[in-house]
Amino acid sequence: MMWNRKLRRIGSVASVLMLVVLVLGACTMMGGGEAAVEEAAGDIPEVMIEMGDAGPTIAAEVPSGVVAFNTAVAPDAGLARLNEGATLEQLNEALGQPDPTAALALVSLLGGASNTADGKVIVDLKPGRHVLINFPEDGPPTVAPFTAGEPSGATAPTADVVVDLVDFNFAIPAEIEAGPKVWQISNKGEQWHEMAIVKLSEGATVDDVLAMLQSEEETEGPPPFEDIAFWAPNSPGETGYVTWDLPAGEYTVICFLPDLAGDFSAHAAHGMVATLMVTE
Ligand SMILES: [Cu+2]
Repeated sequence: MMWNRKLRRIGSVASVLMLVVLVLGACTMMGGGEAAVEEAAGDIPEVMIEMGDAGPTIAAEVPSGVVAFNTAVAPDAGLARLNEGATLEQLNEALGQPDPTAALALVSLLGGASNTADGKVIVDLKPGRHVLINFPEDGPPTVAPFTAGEPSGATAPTADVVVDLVDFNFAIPAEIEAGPKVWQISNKGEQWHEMAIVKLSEGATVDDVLAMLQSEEETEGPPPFEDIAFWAPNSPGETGYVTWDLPAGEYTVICFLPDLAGDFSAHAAHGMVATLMVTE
């Protein structure tokens, strides 16, 4: 089922990522003067994720506060904060189970994004232990731990498109202009949510997508849509930023996640589907 596929993708992504921290402070040191310090303080530090033999790798420590993760080498990666009292061992064990949903009690999901214009995902990290989770196509999920340390002092980007994820809908503009746009995506619901931007296949409808999600069988052939961009699951209260450059056209915005507080049907079946027009 789709949500299982998504869940696997999220898990594998986090584990595989390797991050290398670009220390913005270096600019400050080279610049010397007060002006350089102020300029550096306003910049969002960028943490590079690199692909190693065993998956993505990430620096052991990154700044807390507003931080950009360059996930270009692992665009399906998901960031998460370890919850109070949860251990890395518990997380690894939960992710190793056939049904990895037990892992959800151990982490707060911070999102992640594919098909970004600049390779980056921007989040506001609380100090403490975090993980990058990766779900490889083949093999078990991997987890790359890192700690968020001293505050970056950076401010969040100014959003062009503001989206609130709620139970169960998208508060999203009906229409935006084409070109690179900074999206702010906040989970203001009680459940986890994600946001897939898809293009329905010629002749396909939202009902076809819902029928596929509700089918007990593994559906044959390609899905009735094309993946355009994806925002990985956010836990309630979490906000992230991403820049997408969507060509003009009509898109469908959809949450494939299962209703874990209800009957496990997809949020989309509860109405979490929207139409987005991107104009020239
Ligand atoms: Cu949802």
